[in-house]
Amino acid sequence: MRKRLLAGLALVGALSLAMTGCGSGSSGGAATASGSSGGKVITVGFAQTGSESGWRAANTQSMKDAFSAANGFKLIFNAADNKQEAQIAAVRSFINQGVDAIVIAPITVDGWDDVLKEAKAAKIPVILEDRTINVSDPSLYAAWIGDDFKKEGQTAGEWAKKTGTSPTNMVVLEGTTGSAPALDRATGFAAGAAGAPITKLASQTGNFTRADGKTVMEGFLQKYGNKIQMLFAQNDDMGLGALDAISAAGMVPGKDIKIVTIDATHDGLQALADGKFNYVVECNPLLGAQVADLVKKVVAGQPVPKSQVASDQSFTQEQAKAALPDRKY
Ligand code: GYE
Repeated sequence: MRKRLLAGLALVGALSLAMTGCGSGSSGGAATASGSSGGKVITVGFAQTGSESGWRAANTQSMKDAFSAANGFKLIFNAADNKQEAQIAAVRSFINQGVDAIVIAPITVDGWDDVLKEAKAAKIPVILEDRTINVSDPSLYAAWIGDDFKKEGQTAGEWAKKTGTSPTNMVVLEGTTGSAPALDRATGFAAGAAGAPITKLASQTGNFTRADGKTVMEGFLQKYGNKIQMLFAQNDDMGLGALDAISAAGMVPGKDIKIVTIDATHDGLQALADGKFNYVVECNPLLGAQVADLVKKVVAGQPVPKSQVASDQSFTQEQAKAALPDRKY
């Protein structure tokens, strides 16, 4: 699916002037050029989490590219600095502005019922991208598209199990507390690593950022020093921040401490190719064209699948070297 998705993006670029609303299938769709509600521009409010990571930067760019004027959209973009209240306030403001559709990348899984009910009362459809939510009534949103975070965690856990065959002490840098990827990657990792002689010394949030990844890793190193043999960072950025802390503590990342991360951004794959990371699981951020396709269909009253999952791969150090020259984000 990733290949098809990239092909879809290329299509948008190549044909953005010429296309006239021939929506492609829901599983790899390029956004179509003119607004499909009778040529009317579709106004979309997009409530993004913030700008915490390289993954997020790529996701934001993909959304902005797909929700362009040339594709028939007016995009109202908000980034909430990873604060749930700010994101809910942004959604309320989209409702007040009477947008045609709202897209949310929900920061946390809980707390959405009230504002989604307000959107429903205002007859504004809501599409979720990236993260999932817990909601009392699934009809409060039209559709979700994103990655399988549990599977990503499981793939990382399976690698850990293969690597940690003798007793191994691990620390974990968790993503944003209460977010779907932090919760699901933890569950998936535990399942993948089940039965391995791996002891979790500590697990703490680094908020998906490099800065917090570094600070939290410094704390782990102060407390456990060279007892630490493995790091599971729930995204590349926290792992990259941790590299500085590990080197400053006189240890060699990738050797003294084996590191597995999730996302496979360009910087993450570079660290892998350089031997500083040991394994990286992909999480595809290029969802914009598919989200735009969904929004057009929902606004036009057409049926859409309730959920769609992008497919991800994973990388060893050798595979990272081969993939880097073509890596788009
Ligand atoms: O892994 C992380 C980002 O929700 C999948 O959020 C996304 C995660 C991604 O900040 O880097």
